[in-house]
Amino acid sequence: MFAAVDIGASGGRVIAGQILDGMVTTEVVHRFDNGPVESPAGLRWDLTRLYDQVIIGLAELTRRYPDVIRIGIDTWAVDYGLLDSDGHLVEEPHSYRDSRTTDAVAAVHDRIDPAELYTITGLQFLPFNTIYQVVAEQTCPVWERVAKIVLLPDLLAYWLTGDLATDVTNASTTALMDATTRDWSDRLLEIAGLGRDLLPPIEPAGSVRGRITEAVAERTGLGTDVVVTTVGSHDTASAVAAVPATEKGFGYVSSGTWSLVGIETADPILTEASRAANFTNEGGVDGRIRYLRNEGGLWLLQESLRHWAKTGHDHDLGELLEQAAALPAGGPTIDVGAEEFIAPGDMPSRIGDACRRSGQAAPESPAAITRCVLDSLAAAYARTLHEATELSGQEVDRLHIVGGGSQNELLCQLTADATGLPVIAGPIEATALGNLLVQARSHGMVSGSLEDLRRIVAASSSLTRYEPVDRPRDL
Ligand code: ADP
Ligand code: LRH
Repeated sequence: MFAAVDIGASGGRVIAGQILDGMVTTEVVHRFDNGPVESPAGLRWDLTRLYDQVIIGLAELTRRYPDVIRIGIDTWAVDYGLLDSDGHLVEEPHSYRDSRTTDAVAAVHDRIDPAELYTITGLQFLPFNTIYQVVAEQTCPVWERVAKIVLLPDLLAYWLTGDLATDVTNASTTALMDATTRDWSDRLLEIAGLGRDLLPPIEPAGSVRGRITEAVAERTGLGTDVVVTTVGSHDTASAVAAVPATEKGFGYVSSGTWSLVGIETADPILTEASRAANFTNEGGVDGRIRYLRNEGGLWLLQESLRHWAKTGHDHDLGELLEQAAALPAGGPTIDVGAEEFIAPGDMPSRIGDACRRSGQAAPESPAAITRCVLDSLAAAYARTLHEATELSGQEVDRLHIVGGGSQNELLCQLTADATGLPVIAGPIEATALGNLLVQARSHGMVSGSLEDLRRIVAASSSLTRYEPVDRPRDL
């Protein structure tokens, strides 16, 4: 039995997975909420609580399946914890939604032209890329105590095992890694004012990170020989590894808090055109490149629901989606990737303001706001996929949507209509499947290339196909 710990920005789960007759079966044994926490010290993640939830999940998993052999951990990208020289967490990690990096972005771009930065990292500009966060961090008093900068899945792995390392997929989101050599870039470390010793070594997915500690074995009931395996620790990398594509020529959307929309390539595309289109070349499992754009995601809806609930109007997601589906097409759309939607807050008002600024009528009812978000996401998916094919020269004839958003039938149908392509929705838990299959391969229970792993996912999952009903729109 393998354990996948998969923590997204909106929720985490501990999942049991096993391989039987060439199929992978999974069971979610523990779920918990997640979200950025407002504090006087800015927006933070309560990582200590998340770790406790991981322990609770592993204990429940062991109770149900005493034969656990490996654990893999993935979380969202970019964010990190700071350790002092005794290995203690200096403070709860900042959330990438904290708007503390404005000055740091300018400072980094003074030291290196963004165009040159792109030729090294191949990374989409997002104001919260790790490089900007660590430069912002250096103005804080805690910086004096920092001995290690540890990406979040690695911090959880460190607490489970005492071993520190990281993997290419998540390191590639920091803007401190060279996309061509796949190692920390000395030039960028210097620009960010970091010694190499502050960052753990990068190891390939499939490596054994370390054995769990005696204390963890005691708290969870796991055997002391259980190892944490390095997986695609960036959640999107694990999700893309488990896109259930059986043939080449597919596009994908990893749809959750964010929408990661793109294709897989063999090599990074570091051209000026690619930078101008703000495409990213993130490291994938098995040396692949995730050529994609982060397009904003269901966060806009999650945060709207949170705002309505806070103001005394609880809405059920399922009901809202039904009402939104009954509304006519052709309503207002917004740029879901705009910076104004990053910070938490009154999302319905921000959506309305964005519509008015672009000369459109603002959606008023919760159903109309929901429809506006989904129409906008579908349009963004179509535009991004089209640009990915133009910039890469690769063609796609179908689009896979994986993750929590694959359950949203309206979004899937709108996406099929906007792209003019069949959409194949599922699996919901693609991230955990990618995590589990990399562990299983490392343990010798499955073998082969990423394509072979994807065929296992396809054979093991129930998928839904949406055909475009409208003619494709002009892009
Ligand atoms: P993350 O990993 O970023 O936390 P998930 O992949 O778990 O995100 O996806 C979360 C999103 O999935 C939610 O914001 C919600 O919009 C969507 N979702 C979850 N359950 C359903 C459902 N039953 N129907 C439609 N959408 C859903
Ligand atoms: C999705 C994700 C995405 C990143 C963002 C910070 O969970 O990892 O790939 O851009 O969070």
